[in-house]
Amino acid sequence: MSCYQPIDVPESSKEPFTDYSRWRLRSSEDGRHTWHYLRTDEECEAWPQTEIDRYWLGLPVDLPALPPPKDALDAARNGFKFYKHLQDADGHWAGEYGGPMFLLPGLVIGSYVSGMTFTQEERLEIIRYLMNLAHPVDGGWGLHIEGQSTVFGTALNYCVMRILGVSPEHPTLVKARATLHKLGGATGVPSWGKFWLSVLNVYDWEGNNAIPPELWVFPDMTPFHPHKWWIHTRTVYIPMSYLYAIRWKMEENDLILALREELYPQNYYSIDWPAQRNNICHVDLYAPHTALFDFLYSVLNIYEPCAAPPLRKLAMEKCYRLVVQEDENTGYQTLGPVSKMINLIIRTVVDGPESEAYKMHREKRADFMWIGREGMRMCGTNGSQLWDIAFITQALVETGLGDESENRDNLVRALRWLDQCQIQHNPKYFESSYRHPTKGAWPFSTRTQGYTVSDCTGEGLKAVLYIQEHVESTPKLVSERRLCDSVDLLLGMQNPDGGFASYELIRGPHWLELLNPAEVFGAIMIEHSYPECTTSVITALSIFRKHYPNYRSADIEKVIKKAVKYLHSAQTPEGGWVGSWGICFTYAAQFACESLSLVGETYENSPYLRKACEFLLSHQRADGGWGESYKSCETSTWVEHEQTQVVQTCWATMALIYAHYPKPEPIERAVRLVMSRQNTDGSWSQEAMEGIFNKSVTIAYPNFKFSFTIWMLGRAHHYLNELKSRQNGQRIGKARH
Ligand code: LAN
Repeated sequence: MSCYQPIDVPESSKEPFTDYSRWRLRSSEDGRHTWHYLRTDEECEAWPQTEIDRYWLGLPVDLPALPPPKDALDAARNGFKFYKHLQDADGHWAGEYGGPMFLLPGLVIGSYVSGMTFTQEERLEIIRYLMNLAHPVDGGWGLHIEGQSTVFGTALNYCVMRILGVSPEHPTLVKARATLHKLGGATGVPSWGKFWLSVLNVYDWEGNNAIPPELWVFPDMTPFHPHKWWIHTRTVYIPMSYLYAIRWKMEENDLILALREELYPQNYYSIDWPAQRNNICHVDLYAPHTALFDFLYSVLNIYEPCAAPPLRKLAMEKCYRLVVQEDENTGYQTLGPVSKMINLIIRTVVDGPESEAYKMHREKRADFMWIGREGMRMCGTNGSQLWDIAFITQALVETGLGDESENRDNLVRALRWLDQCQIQHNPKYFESSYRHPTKGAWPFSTRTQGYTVSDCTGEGLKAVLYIQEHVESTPKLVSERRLCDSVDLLLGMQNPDGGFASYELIRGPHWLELLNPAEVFGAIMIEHSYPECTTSVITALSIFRKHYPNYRSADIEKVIKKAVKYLHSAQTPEGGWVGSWGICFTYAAQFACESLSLVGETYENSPYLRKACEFLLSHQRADGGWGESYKSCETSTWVEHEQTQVVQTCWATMALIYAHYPKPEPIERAVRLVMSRQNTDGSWSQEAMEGIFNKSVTIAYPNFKFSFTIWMLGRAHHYLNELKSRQNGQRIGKARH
């Protein structure tokens, strides 16, 4: 049976639709993750389920209860006793990376229109995931799993369910459809939704604002040239503009005809499509079009019908070349999940389903698909491998747990993984695809994905230095030359304002943000400097300098000084820093305070750190913890969460420790809160989402509840002891006087 034929699914999605004892996570090559469903008992016997599989599937892992911790360090130790069971044999920690609700639509629509199928089990568990994630009251879907229902989430995920074979009479879809219609129907879907629905042939291309590929044939130095856009934005718009230019759409079939009826409260064939270009439902709007945008698009929309064919052809050829180069540079992973699926459609249209490119795309599609307790989702990247290993290894070394003999092997294995993960060359297509150098970088996920990220390089470098330099008799797997490559790369990534951005230098002018076409995301047009990225880079440089004092030390000094100035200027008048990649002020405070402590600032001597501590303490709760909603990131002002969050409590406490906050009480209270939330097996339970991107989308970092708890508890233990001995010392001093 084709995976796109009608299918009967139960009304309740609580119990898995597949046999969870048959799922296995395969970790291969460079930390690549793929999930497999074993059909026979023989296969299951030959490949037994591990604790790692069971943990991520939400099945009991049955690890023993540990003796209750005597103190904070002991609690951290118990934490790692649990967490080490989740370490892969190759040294890294796997993890899910869900949250955004606009990725499964790309996966399923992109696959459907390209003729790429799913296994029956994948199909069932994707359906179940969406059933589980539907809003409990109105039955719609949002932009991300914690958000309210939107047209974007509801219209697109409705299509996913229908494509995968669910009947429109299924209660989940009846409810979702009612919500969609209440919101005005799919005509009000934001532009990325308009694109996907057009490709699926259930929305007219005339209802899209122009996405002209001609932007790519402007001279590179033009201020708005797309190579100056933030890399995620341009990597999505390259293939989008190609498909727009040919108005590519799937052939009509019964499902498409049915969807045209189901998605709209009005008659599909009576819709005035050009009038829908700027029709975006108010619940979806995060970044409304600006007046400049509306003006420019009215010009572009006039240009569109008279686009000169030779110029368009030239532009499309360039876009196609960039798509192919991106595919090949990344082992068909591409930079992210959205471009992944649009690139696939182009490769299907141009190269055909028999091509090598199509096969490679099919193979690598699996890297984004993750089965968890609620079903199967699409991840924000092919994992967060490097990011997770970097934090837990630093935590082990800084707390001293890494020196304990039973943890040594864990660190050596981690070092081996970090060693293979470093990117040692620039990409195959480099300047011609407008890439930033990658030689010496660590990526966010795997070497194959292959993109430099400033802070991932910083944290990767720190992790390697920590293990190689501090852990007794570890092999020096990463040579001095390779460490220097990484330093060279970092030194070249400082922006003129002193800060560091994510993947590249800021290339475009700030006014480009006024032309953000995506409506649902903020600050996506160009790179920006971020306190978090800045900190990871300069702390890495400074640790490197301690071990290799003769390598470019003057350059390092200059870069650090300038970065600290940037951090000072980025502090809000209240004393916080706005986090861009984690939620929100607690996340950024941890980084910024680490940076400032690095140059000798403390609560006692620095107005910046004093203000930061007062700011954090003003938000500490009666239970000793901190809790911030993701809405802090949307509004750039502190918004309380209903519940205290363990991970945020750790970030805030780490910030106080970095700042040398002189009173022990707030730290002791935070430690007690985090210890009180620890399970008897040493683990912590999943709480709210930890991460954010583009101001509006939450994303999961489930490994943070291990790395930052262990790190904070261990450091707090040592810090509180230090405070005590300092106070005793002072008392003795005074008594002597
Ligand atoms: C990530 C994840 C990691 C993150 C940090 C390293 C934490 C950050 O400090 C720098 C930026 C980076 C690398 C980052 C950028 C944007 C990503 C790739 C994501 C948040 C994960 C998913 C997101 C991506 C844009 C999702 C696809 C959506 C689009 C709008 C294209």
